[in-house]
Amino acid sequence: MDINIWMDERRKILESFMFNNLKVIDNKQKKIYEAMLYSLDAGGKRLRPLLMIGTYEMISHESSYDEVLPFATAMEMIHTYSLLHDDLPAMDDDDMRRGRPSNHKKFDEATAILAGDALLNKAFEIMSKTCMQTKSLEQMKKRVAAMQIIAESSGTEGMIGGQIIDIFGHDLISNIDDLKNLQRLKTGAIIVSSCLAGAKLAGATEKQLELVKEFSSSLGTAFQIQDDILDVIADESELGKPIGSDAEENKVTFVTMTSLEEAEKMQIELSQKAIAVIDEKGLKSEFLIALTEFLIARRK
Ligand code: GRG
Repeated sequence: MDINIWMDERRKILESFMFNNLKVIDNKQKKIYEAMLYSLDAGGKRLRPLLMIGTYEMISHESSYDEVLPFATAMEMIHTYSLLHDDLPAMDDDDMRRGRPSNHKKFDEATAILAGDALLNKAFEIMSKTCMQTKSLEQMKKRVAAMQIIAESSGTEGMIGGQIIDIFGHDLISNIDDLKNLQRLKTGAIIVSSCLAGAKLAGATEKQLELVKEFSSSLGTAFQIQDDILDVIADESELGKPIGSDAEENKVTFVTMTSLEEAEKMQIELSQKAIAVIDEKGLKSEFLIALTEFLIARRK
């Protein structure tokens, strides 16, 4: 299968839904819409929505994925808010993101903070709205469960928890397991929840949910290791942000804690482990395998 065609088709449908649900309103608060759309429309890979859609398709065997689009959109909005806040001077202080000036450089700090907050609110507005539009109690329960999975994974026991350790807790990272735990929260949690939400919406069994979790946990760590590797070896113009920032900020990463070769070895093992869950343990999905291979080989 051609994974690029698979991704492009779904990205188009996702983006059409996403930008129908967020437009500039020509009122006195117009600036906030412009700042939200500036970051959302900046050409990210849309990895998390694609994982959610791919997992939904694998389990439901549906050719329409209308059911999953509000949640996939919400996840991309949450991810975008996190990047936008991460770039602020109080956090990573990065001037470039997705190949263009970061939000606070294009606008200003106050606007960037508010745009991040507004993207998070919008995500929950879209999800709660779709929860209120269900045809049956069973469908409503699946949708509320998906929203809960997404909320938990982006909060204190997920992405925000990981971010606070990343900013203030590096003294607590003394071995590879501490680092894996930090990244499990910061990067892995919303990768796992994207897959779990897709599975839940598709009506997955407990066994299927367990396998989806196993697959996505390995993928999440492999993805973060690749991110650490790219910070050392990538081409800056292709990556869309400066390289070498981890070393500059004395960040503990999979590369600094081991070596480039060791990190590459770990990343290959983890992606093979993720693929094995799909290949051998009863989850059949050509596109999730291709997507995993694509993410590990990525250069941006
Ligand atoms: C501010 C609450 C809060 C959290 C920030 C996501 C994050 C936590 C920080 C971003 C820093 C970073 C580089 C994390 C490593 C992995 C990662 C999330 C990379 C960016 O995701 P991609 O590659 O980005 O999917 P695109 O732009 O393609 O969507």
